[in-house]
Amino acid sequence: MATKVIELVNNGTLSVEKKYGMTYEEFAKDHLFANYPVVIGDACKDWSAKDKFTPDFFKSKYGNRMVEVQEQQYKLGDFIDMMENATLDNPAPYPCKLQIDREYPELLPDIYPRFEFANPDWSHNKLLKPFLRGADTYEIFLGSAGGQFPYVHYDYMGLHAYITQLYGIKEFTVLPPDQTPYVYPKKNNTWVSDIPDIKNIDLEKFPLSANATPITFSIGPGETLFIPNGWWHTAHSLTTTISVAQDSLNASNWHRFTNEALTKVSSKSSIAAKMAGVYLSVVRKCL
Ligand SMILES: O=C(O)CCC(=O)C(=O)O
Ligand SMILES: [Fe+2]
Repeated sequence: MATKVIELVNNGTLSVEKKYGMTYEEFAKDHLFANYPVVIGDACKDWSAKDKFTPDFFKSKYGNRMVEVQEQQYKLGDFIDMMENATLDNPAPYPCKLQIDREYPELLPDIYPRFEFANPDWSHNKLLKPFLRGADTYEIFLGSAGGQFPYVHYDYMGLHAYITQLYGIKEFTVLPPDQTPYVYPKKNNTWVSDIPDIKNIDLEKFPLSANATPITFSIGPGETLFIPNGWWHTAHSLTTTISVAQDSLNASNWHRFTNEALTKVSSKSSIAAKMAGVYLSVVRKCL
């Protein structure tokens, strides 16, 4: 079956497509190794989460669990009520994140099988654990209308992200890695942009951003956005939303991963960084 392609958005410089029936080979060639985003229309077709993960499900099953959102504690049930009463102009705080593997492991079967497009994945390999401590690799994001991810950024430790929309509509804005100078990375947090609102940039304060060509598009239930590492991105919910985020590490982003890992270690000790470099090159041969 040929891939069915729908152009989601094209700003004259960049475009993002939605693809159905894509083979792994096409994904690997045109997206994974080309480091180019795509919306996969049918990656999660076998997940029971597709029908199950609704605001009512989380409210009835986990309403009494506590969640922390933007440093405030809420009962999940109260937070979901707040989300559902929010409006585009008066959003609930965002993001409300549930760590599936650590806090809600019984929900893992609902997001199985792991779709092929997110394989191979070495980010769960024990040998790499020392470098990926604190990496949250299976998260549920709950958002309200108007909920805005707090900053434009690229993802931690060179990992690729797959964001699967299960409920409601979420809008993403993305920029390619070669536009890094136009997004003004923070001096001490180089993976976070200093620009507070990418859709309303203060050109006096950020003059180089006049060259940026951000691209904005929305995804809906059943659709998965592949964000290759190094792509700047942020998200904005247009309705109440539920999404699942996963990461991957393999040959396509190994170089970025080792760069990030070694930069982190070398900020503490150059000898440790040399040893880590040797360790990672040995581990790579075992993967
Ligand atoms: O709000 C979203 O879906 C984006 C989340 C994201 O980019 C992240 O957690 O790194
Ligand atoms: Fe991200």
